[in-house]
Amino acid sequence: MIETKTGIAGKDINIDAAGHVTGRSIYVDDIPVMEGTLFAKIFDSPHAHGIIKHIDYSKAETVEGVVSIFSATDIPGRNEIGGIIADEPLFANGKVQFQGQPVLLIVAETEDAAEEAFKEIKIEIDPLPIITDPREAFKQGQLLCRSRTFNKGDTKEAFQNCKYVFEGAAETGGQEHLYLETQGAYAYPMESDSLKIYSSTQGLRHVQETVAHVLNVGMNKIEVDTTRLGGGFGGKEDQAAVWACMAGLAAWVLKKPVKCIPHRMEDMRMTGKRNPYKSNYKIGLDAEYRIIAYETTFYQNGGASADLSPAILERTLFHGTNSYDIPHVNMIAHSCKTNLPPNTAFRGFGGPQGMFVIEAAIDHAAKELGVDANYIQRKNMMDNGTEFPYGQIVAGCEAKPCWEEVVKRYNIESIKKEIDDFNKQNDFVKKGFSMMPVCFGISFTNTMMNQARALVHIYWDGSVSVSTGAVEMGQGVNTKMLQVAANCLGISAARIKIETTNTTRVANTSPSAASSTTDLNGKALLNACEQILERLKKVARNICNEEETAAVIIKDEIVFINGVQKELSWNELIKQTFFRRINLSAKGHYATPVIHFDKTIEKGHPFAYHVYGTALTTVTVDCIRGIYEIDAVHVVHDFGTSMNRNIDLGQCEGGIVQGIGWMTMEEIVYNEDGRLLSNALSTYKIPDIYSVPAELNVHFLHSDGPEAALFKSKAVGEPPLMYGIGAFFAIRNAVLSFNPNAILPYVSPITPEKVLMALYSKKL
Ligand code: MTE
Ligand code: LUZ
Ligand code: MOS
Repeated sequence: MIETKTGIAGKDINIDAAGHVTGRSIYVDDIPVMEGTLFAKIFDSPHAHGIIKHIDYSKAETVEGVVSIFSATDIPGRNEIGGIIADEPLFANGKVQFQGQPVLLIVAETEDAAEEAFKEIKIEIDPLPIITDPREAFKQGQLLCRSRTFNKGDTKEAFQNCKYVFEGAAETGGQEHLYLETQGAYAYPMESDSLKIYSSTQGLRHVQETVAHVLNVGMNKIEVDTTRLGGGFGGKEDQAAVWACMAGLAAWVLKKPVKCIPHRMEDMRMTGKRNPYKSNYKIGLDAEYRIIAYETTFYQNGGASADLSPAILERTLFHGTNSYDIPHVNMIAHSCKTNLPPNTAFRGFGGPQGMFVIEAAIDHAAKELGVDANYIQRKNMMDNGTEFPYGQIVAGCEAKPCWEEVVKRYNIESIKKEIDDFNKQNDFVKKGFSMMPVCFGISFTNTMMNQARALVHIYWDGSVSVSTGAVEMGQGVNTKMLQVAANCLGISAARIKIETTNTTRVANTSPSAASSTTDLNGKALLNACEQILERLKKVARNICNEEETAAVIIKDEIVFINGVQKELSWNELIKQTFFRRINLSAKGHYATPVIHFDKTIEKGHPFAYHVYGTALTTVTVDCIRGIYEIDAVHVVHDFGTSMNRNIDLGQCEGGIVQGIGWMTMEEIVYNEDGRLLSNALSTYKIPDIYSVPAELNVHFLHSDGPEAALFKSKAVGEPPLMYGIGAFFAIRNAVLSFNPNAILPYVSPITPEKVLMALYSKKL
């Protein structure tokens, strides 16, 4: 159990761990199936773009066990699931826009029957031209939303005063979320024409609202409940709605419980991934290697509809200059419409895509100038007072302290020398290294979303029930909520139950995302606990005949008044409060103060604070086979005052490995027909235990931490992923020390195949 006696640091464990390793944790597919439950399977488009000429499912309907087949015309409300822009039909209506787009829903008594029926459906499609490349989409004017420009200073003029100017292009690939638990929902009809839906979602409100308008009912008719996710990583921020709508629609019409859970390969081909980007950059430096001007154009591959891409596009711009102080910046971002599944949120949310480009630009300049990239990186590092291109002034900056601590702690000079010596002595094995600073903004960039609520009940036996809008997806938010309640109320964690996330108990939630779940919901929970605590203190004073002003503290379930321990236990205090007919429940609310952003001028103060850190990555490349290993990732990360070191360390380590996977081995491949070729775990390689760096050190930079962070413990969910970008540059450097003329563009992932080709390539 969580030890709270020593304060919030306590014993740093995750309360979910035991359930996970013993198989007792409950995911959607573990919910005991009710009698009469039907199974829903999506029939999805086999073509990426075209007009539906004819669909014949008459034979499918006759398959034994098939109950019904639904299409767009069976929707009582709107055939629309777009989260930001209403541009995404639930069922294709007359036209298909990507392979994997839902066309029909087969509902059957068994999964096997649904599977059989699937094979009997015939669809005829008149093909239309297929676009998979964002630059091509841009050329044809295919945009998902308004393009955005962040500007600071005057780059046109500034470039004229630069001694050195370099231009180039960079690309980052997509990334499959590969949550262990696939998408899924289980819906069943309730009294008063309503539905209860168990959904594997990060965004309960979005699921609730979308099902409601698909069914043409009020949100109050749809109750969404989420126990936990077997991972989300952004993939269930918006896209969980598809499965909930399917199960919900069938349950609503048929008045039967309906489960809709895709198999892994269905999930992989139907859902969107991290947005791939193609970008141009231009960077200008003065004689001292100060970066004076920086321009980029980002072409985001959005897929067939907007989904979260407009918000992701924006975050790319927010993080386009990473940790650097650049006086003249102009960044343009286009969200390009292609015939791929709508791409979506993925840990970092466009930030990593933006950071990769500035790192490529700096590396490009460094190679041309014959200096170490880390010299230019350090020279241009931001500090307090720096103005971001979006107008926010840097405060509480830990960029330089993190960098310096890496240099000192891991002895960068000796690492460089070892690598040099090694490379001199070895002809066919080469080592490389890189430094990767990260500065990541904490808050939803949409200011409105930065709010949360919590509901606390103290039952009259002294036990406590906590509900918040936070979804546990492996990031440890339940444990942190438990820590908040236990510490605020001064009681043992054993008395507290963290309830499922449920739209009836906590309404209008923002998705669990943007690394802000813990801050927002934790602060709302603190607010609820404090309200009850104030009432309890009043009662304690009354019971003990103390003055109104007497200081009451509850610690380890014992009441102290003016520092004196009283004969008043927690249980007794709760009973006495109830006997006095005082409310033992409270609803807490929190809205992040200060933040604002004006999209018309693209300036403001969008982030509550920033998280900083630096990673040093070393790799070894086998120059005969093109394979490589990540030898070490040494990180100094700014946690503020960590409230749970093991969880925070786990987030760091997991994020780093996921980032390395994105940069090195995870390769999403669509062919020109828009068909996903990397559609299974045999053709899509994610990092496993053998891909984890041999050495992975995370040093906790102990800064004070901002007030906006829960207990001054900084948000940690997404920022560490971006350390993985360092692996790309370290591998590239190793290849260049084997072959200085290698052709190795700034295109990720840098797979072993690409490395092998590059090792024996030659620039003309
Ligand atoms: N960690 C695990 N184990 N599983 C996940 O799905 N999602 C990441 C990160 N860490 C994720 C995770 C993403 S994308 C986000 S935004 C944050 O957790 C969300 O949680 P937080 O806001 O509490 O940090
Ligand atoms: N989702 C979102 C996010 O809607 N807005 C954000 O700013 C964000 N940032 C990171 C991850 N998800
Ligand atoms: Mo995370 S991409 O904000 O779900």
